[in-house]
Amino acid sequence: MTIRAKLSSRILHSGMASRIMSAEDAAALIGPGATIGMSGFTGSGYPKAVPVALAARIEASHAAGTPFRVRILTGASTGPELDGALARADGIDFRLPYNSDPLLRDRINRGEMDYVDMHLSQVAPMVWEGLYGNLDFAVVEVSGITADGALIPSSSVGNNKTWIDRADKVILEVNRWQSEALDGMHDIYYGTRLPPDRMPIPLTAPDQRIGEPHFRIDMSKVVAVVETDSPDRNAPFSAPDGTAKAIAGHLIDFLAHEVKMGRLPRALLPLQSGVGNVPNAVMAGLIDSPFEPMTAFTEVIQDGMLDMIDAGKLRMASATAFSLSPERATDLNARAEHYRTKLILRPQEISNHPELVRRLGCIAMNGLIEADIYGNVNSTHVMGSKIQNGIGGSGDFARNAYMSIFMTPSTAKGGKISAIVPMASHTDHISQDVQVIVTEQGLADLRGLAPRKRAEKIIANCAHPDYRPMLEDYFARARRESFGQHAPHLLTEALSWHQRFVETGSMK
Ligand code: 0RQ
Repeated sequence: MTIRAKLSSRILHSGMASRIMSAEDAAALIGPGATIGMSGFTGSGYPKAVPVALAARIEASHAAGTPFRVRILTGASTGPELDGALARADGIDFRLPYNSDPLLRDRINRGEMDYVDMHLSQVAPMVWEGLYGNLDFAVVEVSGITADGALIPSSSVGNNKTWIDRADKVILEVNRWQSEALDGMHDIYYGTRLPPDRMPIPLTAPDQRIGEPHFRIDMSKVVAVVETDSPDRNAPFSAPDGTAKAIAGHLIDFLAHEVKMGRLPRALLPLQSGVGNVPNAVMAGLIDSPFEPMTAFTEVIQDGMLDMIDAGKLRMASATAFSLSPERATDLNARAEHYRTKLILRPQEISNHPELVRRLGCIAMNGLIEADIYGNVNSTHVMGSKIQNGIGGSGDFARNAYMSIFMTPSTAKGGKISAIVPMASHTDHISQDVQVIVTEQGLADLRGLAPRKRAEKIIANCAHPDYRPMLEDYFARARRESFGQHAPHLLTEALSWHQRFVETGSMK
């Protein structure tokens, strides 16, 4: 077979022909203890064949009584073929920086492996610092390899630039399922440095391009090329329910008020939106809002943002990944040409960069597990100890945003848990980083308020009526009995709601 015949239309570099192999052969190159940087961000652009083959190898090794685990670094959450398969095989010893896979979550919460839950913007610089050891492999999904040896990114960029630059050996998955029209949507910036050589990042508007459309790569590091044709893990969104619609309604009324007061322009400021059904409902609500033309400088592009673009409300969106429903993913692939000029995917080190979030003045909108009466927010740990997903990009945005908003239903688990508690059982976002809290009950604008005023407002506006009297009672007694009266607490009682839930299954 000639070289040309062996190469597909997605693999144009002639030097790659001899490196095309099966996922099993590629996985056989990886040994126990390897540190692997894998692509993938919120279910998009992750490798789909090599991790499954690696998991099979690990299972066989375990069956033969030989230990085999690896260390996995990614962009954010991936899919069942990566985190799920490797978790099932008990193949992960160490994982960072974000996970939403249920099997992996269980292993983490059983204490069977190490997990570092960290700010997503900090992964790449910390890897460059060498804090996570030598990167033995990069396993990266791309949508193509150009004739002159550059890589066309796929549906997420994440930390791929860093993995490709830092790894000793690179395994590429070339996924034909990804639209060829993605080519040109990406902006890979090569100007980041470690201190003392850091320079300002020259981005002053969300639609600005400061990098290159492709990843550079030293082709001599590529040890395997695996061809795939597999969809991203695209989770469907549920239609916004009454709770999500009420949260979106309160938030949009508030933004309108801010425009009226002259604190926000009519086109708002670049939006950042977390993942999940509530943020998606907010995007749906913004379609009917008076604000336009909006922009987004965010981490993930969900269905709602594409709907906003189609409705002419959103001029463009900058992010590091897509996180779409199956229908929207198919639609994007079919109409990528249409979206190409309106969407930019960047490395997560840039999409989430504190310098840029602060400069652009983002409006950050994220979910939470619980907030306490002073507005300290727990985004990650159920009952203070069981991790749900991770802080993700919420900290990158919340601390540096022009306006930092957190939103949540006021209760969880059918009303057994209050999302507003006396004291947060774990804190990801300190009260200084939390300016607005919204539940379906109402919105608390906490800007400019001292702790006791914040407590009154959060309890009155955000707590569920089933829990409001309990919070009022706690706060009233703390006002009388607390050791200090700046942020009054009853130390023996502050976490008793959580203890009650652990013991009885309800905070009531
Ligand atoms: O559990 O799946 O078992 O039903 O948490 O909760 O209400 O569906 O809300 O999907 O928006 O997630 C904070 C987890 C909210 C998310 C969090 C349980 C609840 C349910 C999910 P089930 P909902 P959401 C950019 C920004 C951190 C990362 C981030 C998150 C499950 O927003 O991971 O913001 N944020 N990234 O039942 C016990 C409580 C609970 C609770 C919710 N108080 N106690 N369980 N749940 N509140 C994106 C990235 O960074 C990639």
